[in-house]
Amino acid sequence: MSEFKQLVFSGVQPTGNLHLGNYLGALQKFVALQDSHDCIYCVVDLHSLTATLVHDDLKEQTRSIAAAFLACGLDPEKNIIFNQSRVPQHAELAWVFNCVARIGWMNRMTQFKDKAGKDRENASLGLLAYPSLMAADILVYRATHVPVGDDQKQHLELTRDIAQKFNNDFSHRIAELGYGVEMQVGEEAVNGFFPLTEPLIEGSATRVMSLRDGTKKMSKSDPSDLSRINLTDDADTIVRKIRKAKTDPAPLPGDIEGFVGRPEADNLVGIYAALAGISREKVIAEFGGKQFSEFKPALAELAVETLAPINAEMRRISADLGYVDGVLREGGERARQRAEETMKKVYEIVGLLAD
Ligand code: AQP
Repeated sequence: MSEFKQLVFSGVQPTGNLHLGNYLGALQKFVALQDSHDCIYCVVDLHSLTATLVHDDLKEQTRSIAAAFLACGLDPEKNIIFNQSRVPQHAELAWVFNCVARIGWMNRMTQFKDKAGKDRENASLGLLAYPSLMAADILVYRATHVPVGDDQKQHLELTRDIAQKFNNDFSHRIAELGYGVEMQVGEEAVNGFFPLTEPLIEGSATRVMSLRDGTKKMSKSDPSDLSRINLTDDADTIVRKIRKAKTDPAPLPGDIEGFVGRPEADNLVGIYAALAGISREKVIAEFGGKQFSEFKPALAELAVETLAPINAEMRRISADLGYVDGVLREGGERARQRAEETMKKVYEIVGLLAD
């Protein structure tokens, strides 16, 4: 009996400038994984329609996320890089998953509650079904691992629930057709068509917080530009934003327990650790007991050192739209071949007359 081959998939929405949270929570990990894994990285443009249907610059935003992928060091030969709307099988599988998933599951998603706000009845059906499309993005390649920030943990759990329900509901047909793959779930060896995908949420900055409020996630849609560091910010802007970052008057604590009730200090130390590739403990060993007036310039220097080359590379790559479009087109072709294979089997399993 075969086992699922390890495959990494992740996506980023083209809904605005990428920020340090996207970089540390996702892109930095994408780059690290490309040497050890087969990876597919996607600009999930269909997702961007769920909150706002009409965008003035969706094509530009899509290209700019692709340019950021490349500028961070993703190799388009080694990885498949493309935008979601080029591969219609994502939406086809999402429809099947809409019929597998339960409305109650979707209603429990905290991202839906946050984004729909008080006027839930007026939110788009697409916003409610977002996690079903996300599950399809991943499972149309039968991906086994997904590097994401902590905010996506609940959606990954839902992806597993959808895979598990599909595997259970169609277990007889999967077995009849010989499409089952063995996998280990805890102590148990089970058989299914879709893997139970593992999230990869590791490191010191899995949830980077706003620079203005340490209890809120750093986000593209925060109205305050001072709340985030954009990958397009120049060195002076990065330094200014870190200087203005909210902190408390006490010096940095000398141990991890000292961060309790100090979300802003915790956030800045986490960012430093992730940028430097060291543990929080090591950062504390160096800066514990020191004032923010000493820590912030060191953090700003590190942030500029990391982000300035990415910024320059993004500008260089973005100037060559033909190149970016070529990468997305070619990646789309490669992705589509894999997705077609899965969908052919899914339609057979479900029993649709599609061949
Ligand atoms: N603050 C964050 N810290 C760590 N990781 C983060 N990610 C997002 N924000 C943080 C991770 O970045 C990847 C891409 O995110 P996305 O573009 O798909 O959408 P998002 O999570 O909705 O990003 P934003 O900035 O919060 O956008 P808005 O404001 O539109 O909601 C994901 O892996 C995500 O976990």
